[in-house]
Amino acid sequence: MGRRRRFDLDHGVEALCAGDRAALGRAITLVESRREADRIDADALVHRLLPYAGQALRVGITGMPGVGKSTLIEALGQRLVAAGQRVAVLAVDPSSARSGGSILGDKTRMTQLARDPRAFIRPSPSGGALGGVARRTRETIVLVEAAGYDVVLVETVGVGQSEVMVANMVDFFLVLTLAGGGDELQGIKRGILELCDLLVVTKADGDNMQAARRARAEYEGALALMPPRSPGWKPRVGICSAVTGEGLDALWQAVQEHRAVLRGSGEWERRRGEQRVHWLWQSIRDGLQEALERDDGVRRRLAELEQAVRNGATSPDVAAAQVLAAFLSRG
Ligand SMILES: Nc1nc2c(ncn2[C@@H]2O[C@H](COP(=O)(O)OP(=O)(O)OP(=O)(O)O)[C@@H](O)[C@H]2O)c(=O)[nH]1
Ligand SMILES: [Mg+2]
Repeated sequence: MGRRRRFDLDHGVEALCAGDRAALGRAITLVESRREADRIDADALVHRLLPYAGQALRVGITGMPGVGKSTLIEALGQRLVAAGQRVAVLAVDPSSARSGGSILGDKTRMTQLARDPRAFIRPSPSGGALGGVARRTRETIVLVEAAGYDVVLVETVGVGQSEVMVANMVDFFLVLTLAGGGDELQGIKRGILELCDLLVVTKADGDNMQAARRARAEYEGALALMPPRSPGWKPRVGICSAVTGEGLDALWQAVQEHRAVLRGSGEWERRRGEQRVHWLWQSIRDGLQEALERDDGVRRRLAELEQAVRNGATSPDVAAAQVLAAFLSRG
């Protein structure tokens, strides 16, 4: 690796706020870095940019692999930029280090949007722990907002915990699903349905149209039975086709109505405040864990305690108490 030049904070902030794409790219690379010196610079950068962030509409988009997330973002993104909006697309895929497929996939599937100067597409950084991915994504949202993007679309693949994480950092959570045969609720976890503001049945075109309409009716019935996440907003169900454009206007209409309702009631700001507090606690937990893992005394104790727990000589709780005591009493 060798030595790398430190990030030029003043210049970085100025260029990024002026809308310089290269500066934005460098800033994102900085927050994605796991080097400790970069971490310090990244914290300073985000701190400096925070006053310029927060104005964008943040939309999370999830669904099973192949449901049509990237294709929808390509179609929707083009409509938004045509309407004068600047659109940033971020991908969150904690599994991409293993599969290696999604990064390339997203680039090839958003070719039109990727070429548009009013759009900015950032593929998922490769892998890492979910906590690290969450942090990088939150910070990247701050960066693209400071760079003047009006809409931030966060695509995440609908497997594992990444959806809940994304739902926690966006204003609107869109869940995509396919029309299947029979039991439509299969394939979507109840916990995800409870988080969604809008559920959309994709690929409603050609032979699939009737099935999509039927699926919509079934989902409407199912969602009506769920406790609403927000007092002012009942989750809706729609159909769409990224190929024909069917349903795309209605989809965006719902996003805007949702914003108007939540802003009117004060829930918008309240939610964002809650999300910031969530971020604070996440950061505290991450920091504590890092400090714990780095601590020499803890490491020494852990080597023997892990062995004792593994062979059943000590209970995990007793061992944990000893590790914490060693950590908290260090001089
Ligand atoms: N007929 C039809 N096909 C679609 C539509 N949207 C996407 N597809 C096709 O479905 C496949 C998967 O689409 P993607 O947009 O890559 O799906 P994705 O959800 O982003 O997939 P991952 O990123 O791998 O999780 C592609 O072959 C698309 O061409 C649609 O509206 N209609
Ligand atoms: Mg995709």
